Amino acid sequence: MDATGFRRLWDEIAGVGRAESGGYLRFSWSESDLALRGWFDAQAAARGLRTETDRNGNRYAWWDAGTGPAVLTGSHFDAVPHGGAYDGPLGIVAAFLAVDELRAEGFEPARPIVIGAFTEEEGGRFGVPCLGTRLMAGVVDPDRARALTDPGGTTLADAMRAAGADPDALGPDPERLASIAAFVELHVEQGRNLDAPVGVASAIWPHGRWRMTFTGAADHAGTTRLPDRRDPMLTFAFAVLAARKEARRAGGLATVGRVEAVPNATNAIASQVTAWLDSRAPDEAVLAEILGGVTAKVAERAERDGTRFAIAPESETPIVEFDASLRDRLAALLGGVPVLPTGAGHDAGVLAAHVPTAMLFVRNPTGVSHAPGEGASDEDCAAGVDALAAVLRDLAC
Ligand code: HGY
Ligand code: MN
Ligand code: MN
Ligand code: MN
Repeated sequence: MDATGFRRLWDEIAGVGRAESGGYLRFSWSESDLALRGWFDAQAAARGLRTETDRNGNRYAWWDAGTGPAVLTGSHFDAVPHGGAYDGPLGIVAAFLAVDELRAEGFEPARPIVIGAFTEEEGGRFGVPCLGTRLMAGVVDPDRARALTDPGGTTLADAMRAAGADPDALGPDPERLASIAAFVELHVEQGRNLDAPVGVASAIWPHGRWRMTFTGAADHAGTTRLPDRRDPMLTFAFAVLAARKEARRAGGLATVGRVEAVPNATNAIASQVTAWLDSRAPDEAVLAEILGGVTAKVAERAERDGTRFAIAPESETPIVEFDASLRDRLAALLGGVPVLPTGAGHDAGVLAAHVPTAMLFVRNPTGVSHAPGEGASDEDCAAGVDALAAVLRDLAC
């Protein structure tokens, strides 16, 4: 694969959902998502690949060859709000180009190869990450999923219906999982940890998201004396600092985001603030220590502030150690490329519990991700396509 060949296909979607910020607004079931699904279908049709959508809204393009369970590759189109261009789409564009490479050399797979575009991987609209693969794996309750709302109050069910999809079909898909022999996800590396064009993932750190609710008493900003206040914004502010402190102390990561305040006025003390805690750590003990520390410290502070604090898990992902034999086989096949863990969650992290799964990383020279600065050179992306083609050839022969 040469860099210009990669850039030509890449540029076909580079403008879809791009905001003034240079980041992307690609929420699942939104206009940009439907445009990307349309592009996916056109790419599949141009290659004579059979397309289908599963009961959870994940889209597939099948190279129907050989017999038996398929080799699945692919990733996601959705982005965090104003996220980077590569996180997700790179794995889908590379998959189509890898199929082109295999066909150009006359490769005949002994088993089907299928490209997947998984829905709501970021949880950027409905809050629960890897929703499409979690529903497939039966680890998210379909009723809970249907009722998830986006910041504007639209439920997943309504968003799917508006896009012509059927939310009542959501649910576990064991047959589909049984139809996959192996899954390989190619993804841009999201830290500063890969100093070669391509790497292989060893593990995904344990991580999770918790919804925090701070409840106080709404009142007038101009007439309520300080001692009389029960201001949830104060406890929330303390929680942000506590999360950082507990993460540093325990040796992990913590981030607070997706903040909403009611009534969110300038001259009224809030009645309630909700926010999400995202925490990641090299092992479960450190993650538990961060969560325990934040919960205890913020509850204590709420007492002092006269507010109420609640924290509830929205999604928790235990450590994912990728299939060691597959990991080593791919690293050797690719000439001994670096093998490294990541703190980022992926659909591969969900499916790894059900099918032999591996991840390939493409170098990100900026080390920035989930932001407009996310980058990868065309040369490294082309090297990623070659690596993915080699892996698909190896797994599907
Ligand atoms: O949040 C994550 O780590 C992933 O990018 N969804
Ligand atoms: Mn991401
Ligand atoms: Mn991703
Ligand atoms: Mn007034």
